[in-house]
Amino acid sequence: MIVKDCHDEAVLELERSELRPPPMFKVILLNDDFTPMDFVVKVLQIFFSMSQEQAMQVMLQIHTDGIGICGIYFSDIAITKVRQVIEFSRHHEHPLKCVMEGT
Ligand code: TYC
Repeated sequence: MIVKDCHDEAVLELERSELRPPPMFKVILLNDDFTPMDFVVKVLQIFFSMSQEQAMQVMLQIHTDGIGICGIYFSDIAITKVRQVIEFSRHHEHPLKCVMEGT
């Protein structure tokens, strides 16, 4: 909703931000030498809803290239995914790194 008042600039900024789509964020996994491959496959299946085959492909791509995108989400969902992956990995004593980055 746009509320008109005497502060023209604030109103214009509000109108502009209402026109922009909400920002999206890539959730990214980083390779390391210690996390087992089958654990990364499980993470991709559990938290990113990938099939076994898709998760295996993405895990191998990250293993080869050093980095890979698991999905693209709105801010709150991306933050939650990163937290969940890190918590799950630390709980299982693996150093898997998960970060988010603006699109
Ligand atoms: N490089 C790991 C290994 O050889 C596997 C791995 C893949 C780890 C992807 C992290 O994000 C990762 N066991």
